[in-house]
Amino acid sequence: QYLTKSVIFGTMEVKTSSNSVRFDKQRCSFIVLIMFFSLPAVNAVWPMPQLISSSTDRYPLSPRQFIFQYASGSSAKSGCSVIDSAFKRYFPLIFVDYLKKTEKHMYRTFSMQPMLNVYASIHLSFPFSVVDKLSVSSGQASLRAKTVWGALRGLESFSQLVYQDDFGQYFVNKTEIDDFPRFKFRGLLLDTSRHYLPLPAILKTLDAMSYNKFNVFHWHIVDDPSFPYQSSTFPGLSSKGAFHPSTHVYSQTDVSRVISHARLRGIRVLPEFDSPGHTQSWGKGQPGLLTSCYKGSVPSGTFGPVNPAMSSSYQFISRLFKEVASVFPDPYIHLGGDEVDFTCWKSNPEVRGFMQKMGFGTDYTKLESYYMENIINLTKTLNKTSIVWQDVFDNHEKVKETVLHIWKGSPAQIQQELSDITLAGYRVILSAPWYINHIAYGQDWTTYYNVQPLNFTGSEQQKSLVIGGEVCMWGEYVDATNLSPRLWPRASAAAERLWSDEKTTSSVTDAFPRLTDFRCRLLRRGIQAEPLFVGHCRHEYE
Ligand code: CP6
Repeated sequence: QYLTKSVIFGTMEVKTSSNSVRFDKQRCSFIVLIMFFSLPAVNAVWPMPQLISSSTDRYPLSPRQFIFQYASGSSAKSGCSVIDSAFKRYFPLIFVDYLKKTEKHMYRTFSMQPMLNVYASIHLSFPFSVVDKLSVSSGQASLRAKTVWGALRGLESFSQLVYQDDFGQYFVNKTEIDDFPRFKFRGLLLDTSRHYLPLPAILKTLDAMSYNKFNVFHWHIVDDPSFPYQSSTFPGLSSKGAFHPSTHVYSQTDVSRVISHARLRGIRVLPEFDSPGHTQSWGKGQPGLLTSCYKGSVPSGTFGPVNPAMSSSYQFISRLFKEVASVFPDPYIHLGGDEVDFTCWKSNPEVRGFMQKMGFGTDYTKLESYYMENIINLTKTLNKTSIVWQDVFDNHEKVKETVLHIWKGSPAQIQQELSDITLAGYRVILSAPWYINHIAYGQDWTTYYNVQPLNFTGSEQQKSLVIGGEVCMWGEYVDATNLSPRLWPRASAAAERLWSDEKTTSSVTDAFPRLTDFRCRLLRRGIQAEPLFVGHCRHEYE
């Protein structure tokens, strides 16, 4: 039975749904201290765990006595940076207003304090996926994970189980969670070329990603408009190609801060250096790299994609990627390969001559293939695996051992593409349904939520090649002013689709109140998330 409280001029009225009792002023004063009317926080974890059972038994938690500790027998021990720092972060995330409001609370907790024991074995150096178990019972909560990354996901779930009653007292219900992600690649793309995103905006996005259990930050770091990556091998690329040579660049220090911030939150950083198209900004600091476009028999002064006919282009890419491979520890590099416009290549006599020499005739997709094959091989020699946009597959190129990234098409075309790519034996990442930069009036999160990534014709083997999905936030209309509210909580809808079981967790109606709650939690954690619909958050009037 739900109880609501209201204090009316010193007289406390306690209402239940069926009766109403009035206390006089004197008796009321001590009653206040022992009555807790809280909203039951059942199944409040977003994204929904694979298995969660919770009871209405609840345990009070006191921030003063709560401790995290490594379990005896845990292979991860004090000194493990990923877990040590997670303990530090999660304390204030669990006890949201402990530091701000301690004095306001007049109550004292009166029962045994739960402690969170963390069991974590195996320590890997990169964030991959996991199975974990979280159980909360009287006096203690324990978390078992196969990897430290799993322990991070479990800590996140635990932090979401804790709630406060109307008096600010913290509680956690008796709960058992068995959890693992449905897909092992749960990405989010930020585009730092169309607009420069200051470091704090990126770091904050990483924080919000970890609350949503995303595990890959796809950094579309450079593109046509600007080249903000400060290369140590080719400093001219950013000094000439960035919007500003010193304020609108990512120094090597900035990049390592992003990587370590992400790593501590179980997030990989996947760099993209998109070529041969989308490279206008590269040309400024690297003369001779881009194809010179011709008007008739004379250069027009404009430039097209990277010149695939020059061996110097491959030498340059080789040196750049050698640096990229050592700066970014992720085993994958995204090579782009999308939207290559052949007009400029067609206009250039050198390129045409090369086409003839290579026997490509007038089929410029063969030239594109030749370029991509070269840089894919080059990437392989750096011991990295390539990811490329779907265009590279669509143009019938040999792209062995790469991962294809689907970004376009109607729902029917996307299904076809998934069938074709997986039938050819390639692994695939799905982005087409999750272009979060597109906005529309109304609740468009439901379309992101209703995506069925495995709904295509194909064998089980084919379906296993869908390694996950990625939300894209292209930057044409986005900078630090609107990034966060455009991302959250709309990207959270995709996060649940990528983490949770599709059979048990597919109803938009069930998701709505949970996502509404989760959005309030994001706000409390300092993430500017937009509202789903009419309403308010409970913390607004605290
Ligand atoms: N930039 C790059 C983009 C896009 C792509 N690549 C893009 C194209 C169409 C839409 C959204 C984004 N802005 N480098 C395609 C992968 Cl609708």
